[in-house]
Amino acid sequence: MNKEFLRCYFIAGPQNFPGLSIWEAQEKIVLIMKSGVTAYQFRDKGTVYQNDRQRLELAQSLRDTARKLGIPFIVNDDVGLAITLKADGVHLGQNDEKLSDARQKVGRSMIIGLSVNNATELAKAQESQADYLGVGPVYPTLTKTDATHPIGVQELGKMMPQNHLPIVGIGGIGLSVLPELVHIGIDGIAVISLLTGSNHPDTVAKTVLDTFKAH
Ligand code: TZP
Ligand code: MG
Repeated sequence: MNKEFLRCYFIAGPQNFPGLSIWEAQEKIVLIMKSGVTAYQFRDKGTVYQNDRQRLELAQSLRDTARKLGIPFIVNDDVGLAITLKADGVHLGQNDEKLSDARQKVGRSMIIGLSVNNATELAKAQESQADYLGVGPVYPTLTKTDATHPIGVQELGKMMPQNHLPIVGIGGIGLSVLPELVHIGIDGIAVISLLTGSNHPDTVAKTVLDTFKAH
């Protein structure tokens, strides 16, 4: 897996645009996808669809956009949807489907990401078949209501020597903390509100990319 795609990893679903319809949210997501991000994760926690078809159409359309832009399209939680859409990857949390089961279903070519929330999970994940890890929340976040206690950048820095997989930090990340995150050696950041809440996502993405330079 090319870990360059982790530099500016954008996550969103309709729930991240309160007050907007699903299709208005889609337009916003597409706009941000075009702003220079390096990956997109379809994460639709709690979105109410009229029917399954509507969800599939939204996801399919966002997959097509990602493909045109040449960035990976990753599905959160739902291995079945990832397979149906021939997504580039699927992202699993600690309480989602077991990674080894998911790997059996999707084969070697699909990227699998795994969330880790603490040092124990990070150590255990080294032996898993994950292609990359999302570690967090690093900072307090209001975006994920059931987020675990923030790890803190210092603590994460102490955990890093145990890690040998491509890794992205997540949770409460704003532009002001980018230098300290680069310093501890993570490969990039995964963000929701930094991009969904910005009127200039292209400037934000450029700043993130300039900070997490290719190496
Ligand atoms: N997982 C851990 S924190 C988080 C997720 C999905 C939310 C990240 O959102 P934000 O707005 O970048 O803090
Ligand atoms: Mg999950």
